[in-house]
Amino acid sequence: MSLVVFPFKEEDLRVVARNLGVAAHHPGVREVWAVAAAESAAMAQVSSVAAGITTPATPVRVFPQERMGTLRSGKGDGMNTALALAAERGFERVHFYDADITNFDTGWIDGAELHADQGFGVVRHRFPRAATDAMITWMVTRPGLALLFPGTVLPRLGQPLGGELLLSAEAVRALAADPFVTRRSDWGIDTVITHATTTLDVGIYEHNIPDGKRHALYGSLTEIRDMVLECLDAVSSLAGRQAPNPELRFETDPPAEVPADLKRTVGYDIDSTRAALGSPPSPGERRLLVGLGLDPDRPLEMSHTEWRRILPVLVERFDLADQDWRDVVFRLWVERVIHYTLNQVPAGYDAAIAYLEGTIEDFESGG
Ligand code: GDX
Ligand code: MG
Repeated sequence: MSLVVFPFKEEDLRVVARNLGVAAHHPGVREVWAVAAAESAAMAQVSSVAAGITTPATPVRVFPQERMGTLRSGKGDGMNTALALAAERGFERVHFYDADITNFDTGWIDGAELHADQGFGVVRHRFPRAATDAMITWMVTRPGLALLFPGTVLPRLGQPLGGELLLSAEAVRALAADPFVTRRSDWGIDTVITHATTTLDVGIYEHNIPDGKRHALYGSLTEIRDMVLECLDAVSSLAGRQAPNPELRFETDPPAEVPADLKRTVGYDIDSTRAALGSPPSPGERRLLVGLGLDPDRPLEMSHTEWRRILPVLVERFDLADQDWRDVVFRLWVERVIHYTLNQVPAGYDAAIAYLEGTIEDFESGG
């Protein structure tokens, strides 16, 4: 008996309605939950949409997230609310999906269930992404995991930030009982869940969605400012924590052809991002830049070589609560993304992705 959970904040109501309906009509799904952000104005609308889904056997419940953690109350509180309730209710399997996926269909649920049937306690959906999408994954999370856990499964996972996954009852219970996970109320939740599940004794399968995850894309990178900072903090917080289980059973779908339109998709708008960054570094940022061996009076050229040198220092020293650190990390990450966009993306999709994979190996090699 499976439960499907959609954490949501403000999303296109038609997309959310469709997704709730797809899950509710799946024969293997016993309940569907939509867990609203604390301040979500959409809750009443989503509730009325859910009331219109006519599946007598499958309740669709819409309810607000609880305050579970100690950081900014965000998606983490939503997921942790669902994990705690699901552990209590004893569902055999729990699926999580972002509410804004426009190509969500039964194939996602079936793919996850298939590998759970084969004995994997965690099934993670993985999907091809545009060359300039996933810039937190490529520039922060995978490199951070490569630095902290080289040679393990963690840097190998395609979507360590992915919000689309299936968890067995055993994994749900372990996560709901882990204070390191329950305190992570913000965007860092995906990182800590990814790490925690690799330390368990349940296998992990990566299921490929060849068409990619189609969802709301960003304009300026400033829209994901909190996300990059909280994801860096989450990866930093893993330093010194338990390494993945060396006996872990890990399998992944083979790579598939990437859809042509995805190869052409632009993940963010470079001009509005530059404009938003506009102001010169503040005195506090300048001090931190100097401490990082950078000249605050010269343009920041965030090549891979520079990032390879700087990211380990950020992983070690970043202070999420300090405004100067927040400003400087956001600036450096934006410069890193722009540098890659201008220097590697023009070579074409396949070359850009191969380059990014190479950067992860370099972070992992300790060189
Ligand atoms: N309950 C709840 N509370 N849901 C939230 C909140 C919140 O405070 N904030 C966002 N959501 C929902 C949102 O409505 C959507 O369904 C899902 O969480 C993900 O948010 P979205 O804005 O679509 O995030 P995005 O940029 O697509 O990020 C996803 O991929 C990132 C990545 O891989 O780069 C998401 O799974 C992130 O956790 C992940 O870091
Ligand atoms: Mg999204």
